[in-house]
Order: sequence, then C-alpha cells, then structure tokens
Amino acid sequence: MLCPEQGTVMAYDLVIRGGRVVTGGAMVDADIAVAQGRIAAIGTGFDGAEVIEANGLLVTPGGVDPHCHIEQMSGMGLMNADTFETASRSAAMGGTTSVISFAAQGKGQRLSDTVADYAARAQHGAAIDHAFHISVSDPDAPAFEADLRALIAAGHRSVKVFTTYNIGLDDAQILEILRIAGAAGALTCIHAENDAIISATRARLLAEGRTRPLDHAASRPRAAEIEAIARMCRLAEVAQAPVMIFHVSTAEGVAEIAAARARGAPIWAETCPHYLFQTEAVLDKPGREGAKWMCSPPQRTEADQDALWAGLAMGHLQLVSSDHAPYRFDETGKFSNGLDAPFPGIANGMPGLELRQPLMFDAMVSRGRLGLAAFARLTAEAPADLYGLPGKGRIAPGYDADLVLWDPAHTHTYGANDLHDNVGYNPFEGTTVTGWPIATLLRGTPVMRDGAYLGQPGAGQWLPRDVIGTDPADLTGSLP
Ligand code: DUC
Ligand code: ZN
Ligand code: ZN
Repeated sequence: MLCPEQGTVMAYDLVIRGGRVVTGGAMVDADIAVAQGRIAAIGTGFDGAEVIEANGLLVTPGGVDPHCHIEQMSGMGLMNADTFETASRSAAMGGTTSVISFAAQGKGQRLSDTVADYAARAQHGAAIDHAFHISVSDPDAPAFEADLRALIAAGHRSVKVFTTYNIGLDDAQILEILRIAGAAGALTCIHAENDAIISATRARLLAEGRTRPLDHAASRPRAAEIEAIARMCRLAEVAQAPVMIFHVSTAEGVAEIAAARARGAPIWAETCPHYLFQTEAVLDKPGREGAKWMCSPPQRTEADQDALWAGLAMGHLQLVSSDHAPYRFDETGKFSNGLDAPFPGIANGMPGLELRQPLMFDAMVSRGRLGLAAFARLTAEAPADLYGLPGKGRIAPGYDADLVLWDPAHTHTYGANDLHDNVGYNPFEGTTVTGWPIATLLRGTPVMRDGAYLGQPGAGQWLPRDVIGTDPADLTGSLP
C-alpha cells in the first residue's frame, strides 16, 4: 500500500501468504493482501503488519448461508434453540461468515415492528454479518403494504411466504405479495408444499394410528411439493416477479423448475445438504429417535439425490442452504408437545449451519463432484449474487475479506454432539469428511482459528441489499 504523503510502501493490515486461492472461477497460488477489512490485492510479495501462513491450504470465500432460522419464533410458537450469539459461533466454526435468517411476523403484527425486533436481537448477539428475509404470516396486519415497501426500500430485499403450515397463505395473497415485492425490487422466497394434500394424508395416517417420526415422511407426499412448485412457478410468471423456491427435495420438483426457467420464468431454487446426503431412512429409528431428522419437506430417495446434484450441475438449482432450524431433542424443542406427541406435534428442522460448508467441501472438492470453483460459486458467490449482497461471496479486490482456510487433507468424523450451536445433537453423526476449515476470517478478522472460536457478539453487521431484478441473464447460471 502506498502512503500518499510520503510515497513510501506501507505494509497491508494483513497478508494471507502462500495459499491456493479460489478467485475468478480459477485456482491460483497467491497471497491475499487485506486493508481495512477488504481485499486490497491478490498477487505475491506483499508485506503485512500481520501475516497468516497458508502454505498447503485452500482459501475460499467465506460461506454465505442464505436460509437459516436463528432466534426465531416458529409457526408453532416455539423459539429456536439458537440465539444470534450461539448461531454465530456455529457458523464461524464451519466456515460461514454471512447468514440470511428470518424476521418472522406474528399474526396482526406490523412488519416494521417485526423487523425492528429481530434487528435488535441480531445487533446485540451476532458475531457474523447478517440480513433478514421478511417472513409474512399476516398480510392483513396494519399498514402491511406500506411497511413492506418501506422495508424493501431500506435494503431488506427478500420476503418469505408459505403455502402450508398454520401461517400458509392462499394463492391470491401470494400473488399480491409477488406484485408488491417484485415491483419494489425484492425476491419472494417460497416454502412450496400443497396444504390440502398434507392435511388429508396426515389425517388418514393418524386415523390408522401411524404417529411415529417415520410417518412424518409419508404425511408429506412428494406430490405435495411437486404440485406447489409448479403452481408457484406459474404465479411468478403471471406476476413477472422473481421467486426463490426453498429446499427442493424431489426430482420432479427440479424438473418443474427447469421447465419454468426454460419458459423464461423468473425462478431460482435451492436445495439443502439433508436432501443431498440423506434419505427417508434416517427417520426410521427406534422409539422417538427419528425426530432428530424430522424436517419439511422430508428427506427422499437416492434417485432424488442424483436428480438434485444434476439440477445443481445444470444450473436448474443455484443454491445450497442449510435451512438450519435448531431444536433440542427434549421438552424445550422437538418435544414441546410432550415426549409421546404424535408426529404433527414434533418441531420440524435440524441443525446445519456448521455442517453445510464441510459437507459440501467433502463432496465437491475432496470427492470431486463438480469441483472447487463450483463449491465457491454454490456456497458463497451465488447466494451473494442472487440475494443482492454487495462486497460478499468472492475473493477479489474490493470485496470484504471474508475468507476460509481449509486443510484439504484433514479428515473429521462427526460425533454425537460436536457442533458449536445450542442444539445438542449432530444429524450427521458418524459421517467422515475430508477437508476441514482451520480458519475463518470476517472482514479480515479471524472469527475462528485452529478450532478456537474468536467471534465477538455484536461485531456482526447488518447487510443492506441491492435491488433484485428478473434479468434473464441471471437465470442461466450453470456452474463453472
Ligand atoms: N422446514 C421448514 O419449512 N422450516 C424449518 C424447518 C423445516 O424443516
Ligand atoms: Zn420451509
Ligand atoms: Zn426454513
């Protein structure tokens, strides 16, 4: 860095020296120079006030997890196990530096109050950078449209709606939200499952005495997802508003999205590690154990896993989020309706914030499925691009120095309770991954180093976001 007054060469604040760096879709052996929390240069021969030696390590952009539930009240009225403080710890330990979580509207609540409430929680506790999806449960709340427009204009550029659960909206309500959000430059994210199919199937199963966690999977037939995805794609087309389909689990769901995108519909979509790496078999455990893996939609089959991977490779799906939804395996979480509650009373979701990056690194980099550049694109660049996060998701001059240093040879077998969230179990217990994050830097400051958490509650920043459009160029993106 040149000091303007003296014309002398100054040291950068930090240099990451000698790593193999993923930048511009390629891998280069280079140093990264950091000044004032941003990447200043990529090259060789830099001088740094502080130097981190990265010989033999891979350097990837800090993970951007675009779908996690943190310190959130669920539709069942249950608080997540994680606060922003504990979720930040878990994220940093797993190589994630930015999250988009939810500001979840209560019935009758003004959206401005909802977002202020969640922003205060995050401001107090978050040690990593964050943004919010505005999760809508009541479009009839006071000042709804004015508040939504104002929040979007202020940089909250995504809205979340459900087609099911007790907070599901009907098609007319979703169309109206698409109209408002699309015109204001926000993306609408949709949990797409057909409510009538689920209600009828659940009622039949319960009448037959089928109440186990495994029966949860049967209660949410794949047709429920397929039908709702197809319908939401059509609504997006009619409204000409951009839509993100959350947590796609079925081959047919991928096909519906591919067909809609081929028609030019402004549709993007994500899947999650539990759909890529697990099947319905995880629910088939003695007693209530299967509740640990209960999520919606449920895990499916190996054929679906293959279709999801193919969908990622071909660009029909653009993102892999964790859908981190943390509930403890006790009366405070999964069993808040009692230890013997039938499956509809058991909280949905599992922890994944800390697992997403290592699981994807192992599959994509160590095992070679799609490769390192695609890993960086899927886990950081694409979520930053699609959700309008300027300065995030890339290792390039001018971007935030959000970096992960990986030891590609380190193997780790997950234990029963080795995550750093507040959940108390690991749904990937027994899985061995190759490739391990040994340092995570947020804006040039280590938040994890050699397995030690270094984050500071409150140091995370809220990320105002750019306008989200329906540019067809953004809809083509197959992986590098
Ligand atoms: N499904 C959701 O839709 N949200 C959170 C967790 C889950 O399993
Ligand atoms: Zn969902
Ligand atoms: Zn979710």
